[in-house]
Amino acid sequence: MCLGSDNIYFDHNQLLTRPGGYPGSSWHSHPIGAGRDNCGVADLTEYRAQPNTNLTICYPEGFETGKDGGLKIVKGSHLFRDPANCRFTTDDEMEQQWLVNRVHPVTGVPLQIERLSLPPGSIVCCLSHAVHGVAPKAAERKTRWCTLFCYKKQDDLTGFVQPPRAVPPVWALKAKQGELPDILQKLLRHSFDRKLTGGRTEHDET
Ligand SMILES: O=C(O)CCC(=O)C(=O)O
Ligand SMILES: [Fe+2]
Repeated sequence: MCLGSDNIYFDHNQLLTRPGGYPGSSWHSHPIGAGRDNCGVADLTEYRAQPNTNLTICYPEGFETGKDGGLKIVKGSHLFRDPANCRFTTDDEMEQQWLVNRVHPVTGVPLQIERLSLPPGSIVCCLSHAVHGVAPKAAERKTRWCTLFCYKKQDDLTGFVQPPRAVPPVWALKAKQGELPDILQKLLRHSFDRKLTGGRTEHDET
């Protein structure tokens, strides 16, 4: 639903365990490659046709605001596709630099930091150009658990999908040889189908 496409492709899965004493993660967003990073704001029809990457971030035990290792995020920031310029260490720097005079391109609402507080069993879905960071986790608090599932869609104009970041080679081989269930073969097709990747063989972010 977030990618607006039935043709989605696996990119990577990652555990994001934040134990007591974790210092927090600075502000950032994630490049997607395919020439779609740091390329400015597009109108919505164009944006939807562009390639994109979605992060589904699962927090089985949730977290609170404050020093609990919680996610901080700026709603609407994905539309700026600006991973090169949104990197800051502190919330103050973010507020005094990237956020200054920046409004949501569709609603016109000024962009602002949201410090989430989520109950157990929550997931966050955001596009990978969404600007986010993680609050520190106080030393005495219990580990914050998390796993991330990252999927992407093709560029609707070219039909190309970038090769994945982290599909184990044995899975790519099995997918190529038709030894996996159909759904997995479909999700992993860009790990072996060079027509689909426009000839690319490796994940890269250009
Ligand atoms: O730990 C989190 O909640 C998010 C982590 C994150 O931003 C990342 O892995 O890129
Ligand atoms: Fe991140």
